[in-house]
Amino acid sequence: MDEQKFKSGFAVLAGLPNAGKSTLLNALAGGLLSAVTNKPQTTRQNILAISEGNNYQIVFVDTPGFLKPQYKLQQTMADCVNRAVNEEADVVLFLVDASAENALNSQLIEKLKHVFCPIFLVLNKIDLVKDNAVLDTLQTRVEAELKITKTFRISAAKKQGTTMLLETVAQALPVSPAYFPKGQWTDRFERFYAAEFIREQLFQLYQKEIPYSTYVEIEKFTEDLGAKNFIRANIHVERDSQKPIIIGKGGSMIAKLREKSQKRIEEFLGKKYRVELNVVVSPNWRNDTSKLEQFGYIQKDEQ
Ligand SMILES: Nc1nc2c(ncn2[C@@H]2O[C@H](COP(=O)(O)OP(=O)(O)OP(=O)(O)O)[C@@H](O)[C@H]2O)c(=O)[nH]1
Ligand SMILES: [Mg+2]
Repeated sequence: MDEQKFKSGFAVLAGLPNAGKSTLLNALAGGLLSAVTNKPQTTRQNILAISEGNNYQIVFVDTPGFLKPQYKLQQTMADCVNRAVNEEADVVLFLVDASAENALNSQLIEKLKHVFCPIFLVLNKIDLVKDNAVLDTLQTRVEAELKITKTFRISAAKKQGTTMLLETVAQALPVSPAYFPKGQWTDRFERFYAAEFIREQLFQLYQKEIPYSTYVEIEKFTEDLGAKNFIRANIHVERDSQKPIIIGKGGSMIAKLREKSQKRIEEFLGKKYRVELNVVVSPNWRNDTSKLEQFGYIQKDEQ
């Protein structure tokens, strides 16, 4: 198509924790880029994934699930959502878990009322919804509060309705040159994914407060050493008592974590790595501004 008609822009996925934002990002961008788990608040930072066609480049932005912040880390997560919907978005995809009992949240809706760009309502997990009336009711409730440009009913996990959504998002973007070089599919580096996937496995293996209390720091990441490639990561926890839980009896839990993380990283990066894990206590890091800065959750110029 004519170069002038090329469209490009940012499509921000926003919604409550567990709505399926990261699953949708992965489905639309065609790779398992963003950590997905069945626990709410898995995603902590905005993650970009790029989808391109002949005449468009969509930059999808996965955001942390929206929640009233209770500690500083959650405040930084809420800031990520605000920045994405208010400053970056050319279109917002408002994702709703249609199978959830409390699918809507008035604070999030209030926030979306102030968004200037078009909002698409995306009712997700329709594979779990037997009765169409549930979807109709949700749609009516949202449309009564927000100006919705178009509504989609999809299953991100089963990739049902996602192609249609992708095409409509591409059409809705402004005429603009591509934001990223052709062929680039993310703005993050391999180190980031290594940390993110270890965190994903932490969320899958450990219960209750444990995964939420962890930060994964990549201490060493070697490349191009062939069979000798290795990744050394520090798992930061908040309290002394959490360290033995991460390690498990006789080291059994951390061994499992290591094995699963290594597999996930190798599959994603397409190379062999030896993963080493170490547990470090960083007292109360989720409420410690200097730690949040050090861990990259707060940029110094944001304050
Ligand atoms: N049945 C079904 N499950 C889904 C669908 N989409 C997502 N899920 C599941 O819902 C859970 C949450 O998915 P995520 O993609 O991590 O949700 P999220 O919105 O990114 O969550 P946070 O990062 O915590 O805000 C996972 O267990 C997914 O497998 C769907 O269409 N159908
Ligand atoms: Mg997520």
